Amino acid sequence: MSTEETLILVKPDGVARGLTGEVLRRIEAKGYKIVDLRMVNASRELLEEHYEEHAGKPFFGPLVEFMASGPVVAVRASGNRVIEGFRSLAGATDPTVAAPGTIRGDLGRDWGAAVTQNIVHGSDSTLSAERELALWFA
Ligand code: RTP
Ligand code: MG
Repeated sequence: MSTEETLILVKPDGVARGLTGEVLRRIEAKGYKIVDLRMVNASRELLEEHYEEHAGKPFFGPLVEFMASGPVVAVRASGNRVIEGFRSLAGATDPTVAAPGTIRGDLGRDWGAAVTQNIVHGSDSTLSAERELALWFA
């Protein structure tokens, strides 16, 4: 059995606020392994493909612009059930209601921006993880 892998992104708000180290610390403290890491100034093409499931939604344009607004740190992490486990570490999408103890709950808040700025992304299924890892670590 090969160990499960997921794609984690520290989004531009997380990088700009100097939270990359804190996110990496939490991934490692949980016991997951960082297998690969890169800083990326993502193109709109890459971001539109990454978030293709949201194409057509009202927040899609602002989301792509936000994700292109600064560098992103892409992480390939591995471990048993790391996909589900990192989603749990990240917390709910809306940082105002994300539980304390989670990355979004502890470090995020509503900034009144056009799109929810919530510090991290984590793949939500084995299929998404495979697809997204191929995009970001081509
Ligand atoms: P992610 O894909 O980034 O890990 O986040 P998620 O699964 O928790 O949330 P998802 O529904 O996939 O939405 C993707 C990202 O789009 C932004 N968003 N903004 N109404 C809004 O302003 C809104 N809804 C979604 C967030 O950055 C969210 O993480
Ligand atoms: Mg998602």
